[in-house]
Amino acid sequence: MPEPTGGDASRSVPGDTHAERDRTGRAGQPGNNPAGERPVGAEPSGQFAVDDTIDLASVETLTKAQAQAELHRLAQAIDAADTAYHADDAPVITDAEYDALKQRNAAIEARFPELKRPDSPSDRIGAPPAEGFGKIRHARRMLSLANAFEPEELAEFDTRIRRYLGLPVDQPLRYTAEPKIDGLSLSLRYENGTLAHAATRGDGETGEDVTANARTIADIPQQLADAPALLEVRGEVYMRHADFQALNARAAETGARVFANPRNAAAGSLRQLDPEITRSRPLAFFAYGWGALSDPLAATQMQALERLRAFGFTVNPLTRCCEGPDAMLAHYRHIETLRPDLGYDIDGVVYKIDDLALQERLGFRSTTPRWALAHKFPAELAWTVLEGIDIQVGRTGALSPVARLRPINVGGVMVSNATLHNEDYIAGRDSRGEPIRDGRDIRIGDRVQVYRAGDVIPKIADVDISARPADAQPFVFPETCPECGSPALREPGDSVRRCTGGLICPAQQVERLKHFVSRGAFDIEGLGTKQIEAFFADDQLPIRQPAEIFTLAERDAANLTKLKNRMGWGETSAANLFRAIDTRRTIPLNRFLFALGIRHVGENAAQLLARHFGSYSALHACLTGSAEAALAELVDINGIGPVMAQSLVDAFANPEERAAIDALAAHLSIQDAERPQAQDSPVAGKTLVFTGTLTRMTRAEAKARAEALGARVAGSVSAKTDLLVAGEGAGSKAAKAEALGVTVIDEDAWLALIGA
Ligand code: D41
Repeated sequence: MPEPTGGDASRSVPGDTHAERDRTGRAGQPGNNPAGERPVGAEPSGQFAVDDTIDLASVETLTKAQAQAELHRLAQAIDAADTAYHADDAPVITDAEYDALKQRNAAIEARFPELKRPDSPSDRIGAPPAEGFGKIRHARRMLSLANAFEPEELAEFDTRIRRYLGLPVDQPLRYTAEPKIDGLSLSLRYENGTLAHAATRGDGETGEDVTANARTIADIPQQLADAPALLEVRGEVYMRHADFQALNARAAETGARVFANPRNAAAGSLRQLDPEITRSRPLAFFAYGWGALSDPLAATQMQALERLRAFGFTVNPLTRCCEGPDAMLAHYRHIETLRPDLGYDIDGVVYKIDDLALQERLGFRSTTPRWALAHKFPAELAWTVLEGIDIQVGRTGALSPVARLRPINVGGVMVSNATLHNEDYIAGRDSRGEPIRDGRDIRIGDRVQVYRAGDVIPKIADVDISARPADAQPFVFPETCPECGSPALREPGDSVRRCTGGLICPAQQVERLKHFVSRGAFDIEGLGTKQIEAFFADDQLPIRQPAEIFTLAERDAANLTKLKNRMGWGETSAANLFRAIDTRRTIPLNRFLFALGIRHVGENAAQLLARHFGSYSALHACLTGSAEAALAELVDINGIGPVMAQSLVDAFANPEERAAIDALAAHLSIQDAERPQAQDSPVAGKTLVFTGTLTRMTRAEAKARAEALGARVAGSVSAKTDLLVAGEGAGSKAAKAEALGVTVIDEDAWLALIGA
């Protein structure tokens, strides 16, 4: 199970490149208002300001008294602008002017932290939720792509597929290879040849309705001739370099927002509430696939793309058919050489099995198809100075060292923070104690090499000890939690030192809350990272555990100190927040489980658990019953390993955790998980065991098929087994099944049963 092993590996480092992405980013968080471009309540734009036009130098010459007076003036001006913008819907200043005010305020506060006002505009939270877009459920889920970085991974990919399908090594296997466009995915639904709607990928199940905007994109046909009655076309929206530069040049002239890169520009342009703005932005579209279909398009990926081209879509002209890993790698190298001159951003090459019947057999594993792979280009590198090392405490207590860097441009993005992984990494050892970087340790003051690959947090790759300052000392990793003072321990075999404070550690508490409201979890509009921090620190109306989010409105009503007029909240924004919270009182089981932030339980695992148990009550009953039985049931789920199983059992066995979970659940209506195709399948809800050798599909494929049809596949026969499928040479399991009176069928009967 490829869950993050570092515990908090998925957490972003403040000020990392994600901050940049967030400037155009997602709905539901302040600063991502798709309507107005102004990110009210967003992070002070600080080191990532691309549209930084104000003269910060003059701040350096202010006296303290002048600074105090100016902070007062700025607070009033920003306040007035907010009111005009939100309450009166009649902005009095431009977005650029507004940003300049906020930046000047932040700059003065940075120089005179002691003068920061209690009502500082920097802390202002509660931008009213964007009216936003309607939601569209994709008729077929939009999957994501598994990633590879090394050439060896191509051969592994090929081997994995052959093993799954039971194909011998000498049998030819064809793949398509195409550039991976660095844009954003879009799904276009055509009904009887007419564009009916367009949706962003969203979480893969549900996206945002951007139909009106998609209609303004020249590469997207409104009508298709001779298309299937139902056709969902999928592809990538992007912006060409030349168009991006022209857009930014125009924006700079008019004082509008300047985008950091073409991808952000494409995202910001597509997510416009006013389609006329989208029309003025030169977006392009490459079709790469399809979703729901009333009739098959073709027998191969290549032919299907040909048909999409015939319908009028643009398919990337560098798409090729390749036989085997060597040919795939050769095409990758070819695309790599063309990359600088393509005129648009790509971040790798995508390989797909060409034969659509094989794609179908291979299916997918939680969110990624087994038949596709994204081979990413290597990371961008740059050298800079390590100015400090901070220790952050994550939601599972992991102490993560964060490098504070002299800001440096790495492949077009300013980076001032990077992860240093863990104490061994700093000391120049890997998790087994073997030297890395030839044993060179990393010290504050060193020249270090930063690398950044795609969306991931920048990392420190190397250190130049020839440039080491004479007084640089080895870094001493703390053995107590810097946040709560509890001992921070390393368990044998764990590369990470963890705070043992659990829920008494404020850092763990607040990180868990941030995770709780994050995108794949409760995703509460108007309640993002900043707001969580403010509420966590608030003594009048605190949120210290998830259940308290759902009592906020009640407490506000009962309290003399209301949210309104405090912490930057107004009447409307407070009401909007309470409404946004209310809409989340009903939550799908998988999101609920993911939101709990139990170690090792990521989005995929939460989905697997939800599908397996179906309801919260079934899951709760399992996890609060006998630990032994719970562990056995959990590890029987395909994709759930013993470590994750133990972590789940531990979480529910811990009295404080259990109390927090139960308190939360009491406020919610947790929706049962859908079990796709389960109703009309003969094996839905049944427990199956496979034994012996199957001749027409591998055990892995049989298991995946059975699970897709709503069955549970167990490893051993017990009284709970409904059906045993016995292949050739079935032995003791078949005998045991017969003894228990379990139905036993052979491979032919199995294939007939599932209609294969
Ligand atoms: O060019 C791309 N960015 C691209 C993305 C592509 N050429 N092919 C893709 N194929 C898929 C599958 C195999 C799942 C249909 C994709 C993506 N997915 C994708 N992009 C973002 C999420 C998924």
